[in-house]
Amino acid sequence: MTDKRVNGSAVVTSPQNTVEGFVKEFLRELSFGQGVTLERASVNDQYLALARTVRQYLMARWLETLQRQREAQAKSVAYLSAEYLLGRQLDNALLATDLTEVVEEGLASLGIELQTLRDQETEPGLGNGGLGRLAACFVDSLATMSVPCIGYGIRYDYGIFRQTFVDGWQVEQPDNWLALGAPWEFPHPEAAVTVHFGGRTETYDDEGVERTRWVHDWDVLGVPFNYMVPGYQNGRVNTLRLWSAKATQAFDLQIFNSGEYVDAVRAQTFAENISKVLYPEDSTPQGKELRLQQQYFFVACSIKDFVDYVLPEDFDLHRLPERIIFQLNDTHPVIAVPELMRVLVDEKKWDWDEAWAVTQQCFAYTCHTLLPEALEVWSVELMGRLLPRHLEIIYRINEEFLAEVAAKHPGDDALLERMSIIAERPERSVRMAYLATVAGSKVNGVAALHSDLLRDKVLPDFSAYWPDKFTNVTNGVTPRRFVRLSNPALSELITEAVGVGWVTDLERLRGMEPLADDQEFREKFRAVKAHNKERLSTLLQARDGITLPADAMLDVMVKRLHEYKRQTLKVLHIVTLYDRVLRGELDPATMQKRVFAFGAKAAPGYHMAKQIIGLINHVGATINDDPRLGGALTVVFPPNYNVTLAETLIPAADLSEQISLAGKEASGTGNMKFALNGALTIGTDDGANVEIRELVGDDNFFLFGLLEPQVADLVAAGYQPGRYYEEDPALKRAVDLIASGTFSGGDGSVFAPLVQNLLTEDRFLALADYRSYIDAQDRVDAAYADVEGWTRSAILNVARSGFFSSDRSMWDYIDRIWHTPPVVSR
Ligand code: B1H
Repeated sequence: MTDKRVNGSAVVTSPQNTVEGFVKEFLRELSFGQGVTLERASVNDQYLALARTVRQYLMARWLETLQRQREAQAKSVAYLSAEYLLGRQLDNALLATDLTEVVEEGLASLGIELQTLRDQETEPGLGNGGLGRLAACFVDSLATMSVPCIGYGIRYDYGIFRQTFVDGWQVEQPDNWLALGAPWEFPHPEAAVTVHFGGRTETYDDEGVERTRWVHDWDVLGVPFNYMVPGYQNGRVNTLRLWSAKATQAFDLQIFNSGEYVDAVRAQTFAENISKVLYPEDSTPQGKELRLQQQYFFVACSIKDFVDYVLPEDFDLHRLPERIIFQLNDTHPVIAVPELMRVLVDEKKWDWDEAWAVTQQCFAYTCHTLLPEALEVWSVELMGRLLPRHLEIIYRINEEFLAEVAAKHPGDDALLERMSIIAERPERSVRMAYLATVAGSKVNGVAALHSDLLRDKVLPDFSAYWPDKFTNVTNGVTPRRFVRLSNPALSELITEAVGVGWVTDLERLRGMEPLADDQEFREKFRAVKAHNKERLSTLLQARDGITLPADAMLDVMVKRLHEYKRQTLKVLHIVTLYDRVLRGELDPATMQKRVFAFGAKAAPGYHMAKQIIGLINHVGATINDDPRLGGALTVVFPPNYNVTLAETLIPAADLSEQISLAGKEASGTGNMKFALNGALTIGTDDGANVEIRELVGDDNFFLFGLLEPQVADLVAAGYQPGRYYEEDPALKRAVDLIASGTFSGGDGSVFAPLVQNLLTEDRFLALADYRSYIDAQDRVDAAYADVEGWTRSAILNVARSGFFSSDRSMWDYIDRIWHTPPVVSR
């Protein structure tokens, strides 16, 4: 359904918001939707019927929101993101509609437990990690703030792979999230749009004007699937529109007309491959042809959708910037820039200059990285083959941009080479971050430190050229999912302390500060943690057969596996504690009991990351089984860490590990979730850790490690990891334990590549930060022993982390970049 076809008189009414009203609709959905009786219904039938019932309650709000936004002719945010890591939908929809109690009671009256149906949902894992989860938090916040937003993305048939372990090594399984039905989506095949690829360009005479047209070679259909994005109890529902690729009629005709029936069907599969699978590389994109196809596919669909269907029919596109801002979530959707130019110049027949003037106002770009290898480039060869017209447009954008730079800096050829959108080496390619920077009205980083480094180190020439273009918006997380839903016990305690308003105004957590000094409140706070640990324990037992020991500090490191995040440093700490016990330096009977919990997926082709996963599991197996430790140290690594697991794991944590090498983690968002749930952070001066520490206070944060400028100096001076190994006996013993095969059945060769890499290269300076990290961990143990002091710090972490609400991030975007006010009344 396209937005403009919704008409006021057709607006539906919601079912009754009572137990009886709910039960009636639920039973109707079971029989008319699923075609089963209650007696014969499977858990999946019940779940699907429940989901469809709940969405009935959202429908009137959805249609009304869209109509209201249209009437207001409001400016919208079009969030362009290749990833949305949504997490389960049911509970969020129940919270948004305030239906949880009604549904719980109604289901109970039918002998069904709500929790059983919650657990039936497979989360849509259409993202890799922080970047995709951020997009999901942002659309949640915009809906809650009544700001018009369409999230545009890709409906991958297969999301992020399901991780399993075989003998401790990662094995990937396909994530068939659609297999049991997809009750939250609304497919609209009738509204499909066509996307072209390949071919060549030609010029032609258009009544005396020379114009260019794209003679394409093949095409696919983009079918929109709409999803509701409900605001929190505010009667608003925005839209997430994900595109699925389908073969066009041309393919079908070929099937009938050619004798090569099987080949024709294969060609159909080829087209439909475009939205088949999410690329599982987090932060290091592969220059794969299919990936560029995905990128162009979804942005071409989205621009066409907005221009042709969302805007009114007679809309004057010269006023486009009054109605839209396309926010580019990293470089993945940047091909949207030449696409909009192509639409305006080739299809609408505008002059280049007027098209460029409008285009520049319609885009803004968020950069999420600092790693040079993560900056996306596409070879000119590939781009020219797949998108010949877009390559021409990029060339022209570059030409005019460089001419402008040359006029301002005559004779500075080196500057022109540095700023060119086209790189000449190692092969001729398009630098997508540069294209985004040139085209965007604003460029932002995702944490204060990151935005500074982006300005000064990644794009220094551009920031000197356009100082006002660069800004910061520190990331945030939605308090609805990551506190209210995931931590009901803490939510109750917060509400008792500061009232209900905090869910949409997280700075109100500040009101809890004085209670950190209240003995009784601290006891309640500890009871919440203990409860959350039990909840986690029950889940891990059922999910993975993992038994968690009681009364231990829960020390958690969950994030994608990447060398810069330094899971290896965490392992060196664990091995050091093990070594201390074996040497009699620590008494297992009196030492601080700890559980080390890991969650991490490695990109399937990233061999070193997979070694590290193997190492964690092997160290865990050895330590967990060693009677000399008496259960004082336990390593748990439940497979397939995802949003759903995070929701139970994070609220139970005591200690949050945020130990990336300074200057490498753009922001982090897990760090925010932990602080908001009352874990203390041990962390480097990196990403948003910097801001967390500033807010919660030095006394309530364990800082360690080199600072970013020190890292730069050490690397410039020629970093030699071997020296740290030789000079610190504890480090040497830890590395030697791994190297000698202690954790791999006596076979030292198993982890030899990893050890070798640490001792000779260690790109992310784990050995340089080892001593500082171990000392900080010893401070953690001492602090944890002071039960009241620790609780006090934990409460202050919660009370002072309101800044990290994604609502605040959204207000910052609106204020600094988008200028899209809420649409509040008719
Ligand atoms: C982040 C990515 C990313 N930065 C390429 N970059 C991808 C890059 O599929 N790819 O090719 C996928 C993901 N993801 C993360 O973004 C940062 O590492 C985090 O520090 C940050 O918190 C998060 C959200 O801004």
